Amino acid sequence: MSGSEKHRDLRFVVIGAGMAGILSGIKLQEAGHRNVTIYEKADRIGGTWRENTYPGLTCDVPSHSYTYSFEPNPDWSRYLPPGAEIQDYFERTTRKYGVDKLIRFNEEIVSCEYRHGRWHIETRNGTRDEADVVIAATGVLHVPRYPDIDGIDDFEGAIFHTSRWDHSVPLDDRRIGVIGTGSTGVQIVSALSTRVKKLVHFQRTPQWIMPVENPEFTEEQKEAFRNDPELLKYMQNEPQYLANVERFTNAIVEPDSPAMEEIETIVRDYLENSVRDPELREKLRPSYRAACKRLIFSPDFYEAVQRPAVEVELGGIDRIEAKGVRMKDGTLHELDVIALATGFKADQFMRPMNVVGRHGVELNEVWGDTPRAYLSISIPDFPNLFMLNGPNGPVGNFSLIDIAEHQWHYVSQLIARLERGECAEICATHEALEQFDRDRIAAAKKTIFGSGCQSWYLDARGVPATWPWTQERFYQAMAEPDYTAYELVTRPGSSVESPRQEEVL
Ligand code: N01
Repeated sequence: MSGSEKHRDLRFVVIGAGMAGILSGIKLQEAGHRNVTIYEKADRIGGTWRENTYPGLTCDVPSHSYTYSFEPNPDWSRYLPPGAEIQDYFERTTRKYGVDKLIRFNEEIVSCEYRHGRWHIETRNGTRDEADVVIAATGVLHVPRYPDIDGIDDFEGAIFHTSRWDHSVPLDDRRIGVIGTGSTGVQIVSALSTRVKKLVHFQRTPQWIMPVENPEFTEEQKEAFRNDPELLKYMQNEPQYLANVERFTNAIVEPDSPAMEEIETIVRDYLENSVRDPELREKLRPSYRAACKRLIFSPDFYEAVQRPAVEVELGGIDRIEAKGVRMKDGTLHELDVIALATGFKADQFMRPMNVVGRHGVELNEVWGDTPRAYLSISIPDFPNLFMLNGPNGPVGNFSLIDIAEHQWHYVSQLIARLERGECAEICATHEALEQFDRDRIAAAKKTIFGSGCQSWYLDARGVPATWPWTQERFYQAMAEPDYTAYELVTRPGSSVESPRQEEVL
């Protein structure tokens, strides 16, 4: 928008300096907004990639696809990026785009209330601020889920959640227990299997594993990426990878499609051909369909669990004792360290922050244990608050950076209407959310995620909470807002009439 078209100088507060918050800072500055503050609860940027530092941490999306579209990186060391390199990438990008100057660190927002047409913000330290627009970029998986296992406080060794890894605890030649078989547990077991004296992998539910290679990029390749922007662009949008993502996301929506059958064949063959001991093979064979839980991509997990130091334990855990983990059959696994790879509370989003919308409506009450948002972005009665990677958005085996960029494209159009003075408040209508939710739930039940397994994709009612349609449909939805789904409120002094005008004061 050119300066002459602008009507209002908006004040923005962005919550969180992770991938989506940094993106917001970059894009807001790019659009000419100067009045922007990003509040970050920690002392560093990075979100997920700051909090997770466990051994073996890797993103299962190819490195070159796991970048902002406008900021390719020629220096990735491998096909799949190690967590520390991703953190480094975000730190570099934050500095390069001057976003670091917008961030207030160690400021956790505890309250965000909409009063008299503005958001009133308060941090744990007592800092107060106001904003016309709030961007909630708080991430999806940021609240650890601790298991409800008796005796957990009795353990005499070191015990911690994987997103709170205690690097002061030695691991080499020790006896380690890993509880959980999600992407995190699998990566840790793979990384530690050669270093430990003994490793017990407590698998309440085995997982299907999708094979993937993870070669290093040679110095010659990296040099070529540095010198050839076209090649780097090609790597970011590598056609084979994009085709795979499209095929995979279509298969999720159509569980009986040939594409899903192909996925099932690959993971079944991988198990058959990789695990030699028939007893272990049967232990590792899931009883639900592939991709029902988030599919795990691993180059070396089956190799790791066949190492002599590794034991796969499928029995139920009875309790944790001073010396280790006691199984229901009475076996005691004596351990020095227990890593809780038990996942995250996936229904939190902005919470535990107290978010209060128009007329004193409390987000916690509105959401309960089934958070929802129109197109994952806007909530009725919470005007001028837009979410990136909010509830009901696409999550899966693809880049959430790409998802956030499309969401930003959409949100920026809502912001532009506020900026042009076409309305003072904008949020989805109740009708639009209800319709979206009805359609979403009907579609979600038919996806592979709803085919009969437990996973963090399911809400408290057991319905997949994720985007249940194709990636293509998501891109189309994000291209341009349908303003009939929005309530646009003007106030006296607003300069342009909106199509659906309503006075509220
Ligand atoms: O967590 P999870 P995660 N006793 O929820 C088990 C992303 N991620 O941290 O299946 C025993 O997947 C639970 O068992 P069950 C990615 O989106 C990405 O591994 O419920 N076990 C399950 O095995 C991923 O999906 C990367 O029976 C208990 C495990 O804990 C998401 O993070 C890498 C238990 C939890 O698995 C979460 O992954 C890592 C109990 N009481 C993570 N409670 C990338 O590569 C729970 N479990 C991008």
